[in-house]
Amino acid sequence: MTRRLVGVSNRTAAGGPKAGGLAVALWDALVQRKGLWFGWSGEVNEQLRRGVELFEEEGVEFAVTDLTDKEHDGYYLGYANRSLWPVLHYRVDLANFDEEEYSCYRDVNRRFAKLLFPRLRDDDLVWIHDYHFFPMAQDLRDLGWTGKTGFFLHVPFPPPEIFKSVPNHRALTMGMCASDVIGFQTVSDRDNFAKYCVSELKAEQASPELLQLNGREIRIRAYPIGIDAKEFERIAEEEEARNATEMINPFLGDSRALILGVDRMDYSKGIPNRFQAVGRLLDNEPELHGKIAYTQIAPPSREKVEEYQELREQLDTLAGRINGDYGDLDWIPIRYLARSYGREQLAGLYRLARVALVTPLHDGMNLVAKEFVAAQNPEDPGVLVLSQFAGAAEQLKDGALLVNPHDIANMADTIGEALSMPLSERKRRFEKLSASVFGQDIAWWRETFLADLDPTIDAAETIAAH
Ligand code: ADQ
Repeated sequence: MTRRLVGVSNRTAAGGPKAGGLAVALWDALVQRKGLWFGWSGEVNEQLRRGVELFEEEGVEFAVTDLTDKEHDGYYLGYANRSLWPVLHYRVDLANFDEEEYSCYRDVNRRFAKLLFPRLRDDDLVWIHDYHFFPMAQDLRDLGWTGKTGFFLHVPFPPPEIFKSVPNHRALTMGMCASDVIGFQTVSDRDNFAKYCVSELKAEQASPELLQLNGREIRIRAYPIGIDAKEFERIAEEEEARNATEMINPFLGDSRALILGVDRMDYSKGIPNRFQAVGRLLDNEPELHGKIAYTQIAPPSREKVEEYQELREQLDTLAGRINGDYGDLDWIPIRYLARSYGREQLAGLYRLARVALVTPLHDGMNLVAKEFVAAQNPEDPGVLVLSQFAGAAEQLKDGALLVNPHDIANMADTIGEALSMPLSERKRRFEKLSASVFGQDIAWWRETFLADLDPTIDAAETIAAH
């Protein structure tokens, strides 16, 4: 009998689009298994109005709870976004550690565990997602939960020297280690975690994928997250995708190559470095003036956090300066759009782009890189310029042009190389990229993880049936 899957994530896909990596992956798995999705409702109240709200969508049960104002500030905006996010992205300099926010984060994890525990059945598979819930597996164990529990980290796990700067780091990692399987995006994240556990928690590492701690075995492994590649390939040719390309065509004319960036507006994504590299390219190669059109789509996120407001100002200034210096009456070098677009529209733009710039300073995976690949026309594919610090680089290094986002001069040269790459090489590289993106897609990611959590699952069979 198929065991029920219980997904735990800060945001659920209740009532909204089932789009984006985590939402697609969990939704499909929960539909198949008639599972339960537990998390934050997205609502914030002065006081808790209710414990948990239960409802069902297409056979999937949802159990969600609101956050109080205090919890939203302390657990979410505070500890998750201003302490953990920067450290996990190697930015200790931006991290703010506040004892009260930490205690709020702990309380929310305990409160969520208390709400979830009575709803669990003995043979459920519990799958906890991301840094919002580092201690949750231990909180469930403390309440008496003994069933199978997995944890997946969507963002990087930095080297121990960096993670140790978090004041309560041991409590967080001990919490993770109450899981049976811990998944990371890359081998390098997994190795950082293993090194940390050996040095700080005195765990034994029996093999690269097995830790032993306090008499328990914990499987640690890299499961690079994928996308629904076939679906993305399909929507890139839909009418809405074509509408987006028609909208941008007058701006491109017959002779301008589209260079595209698509990111949440976040300092980890390296957008200012990218603007500078495009500026440097225009400085180096005057013959490109009027011949390229760089469009950066970056909807603001986490606007209540100061560092994000500063980033916004920095981007406004940089784009203004580059356009002022190089633009002309009939040409704007950088179009910077601080808003979000539908998946179909994005897919159309990816397909039209000659070059995609995916150059984060650090990123767990980066799904935009994979979406770009899936949306290409195999007969005339674009070129992916990819940061060596995106998790995706482990899989896509042979087909993409890898860059160090801190090396502006090299990035400028690489964008130039991408723009002039002959079709034969573009095709050769695209074949490598698409083999990875279509081969290790979202179903592969989910089933590989779940098969490690529950050995009675045959991953190959489930992927084939999907
Ligand atoms: P994110 O940091 O959110 O996710 P990413 O992997 O790039 O980053 O996914 C972003 C998603 O949002 C993509 O599906 C993209 O299409 C969409 N998106 C981005 N900009 C958009 C826009 N302007 N309009 C509409 N949609 C937009 C975290 C980690 C990543 C990891 C994922 C999944 O930080 O490293 O890849 O989780 O594990």
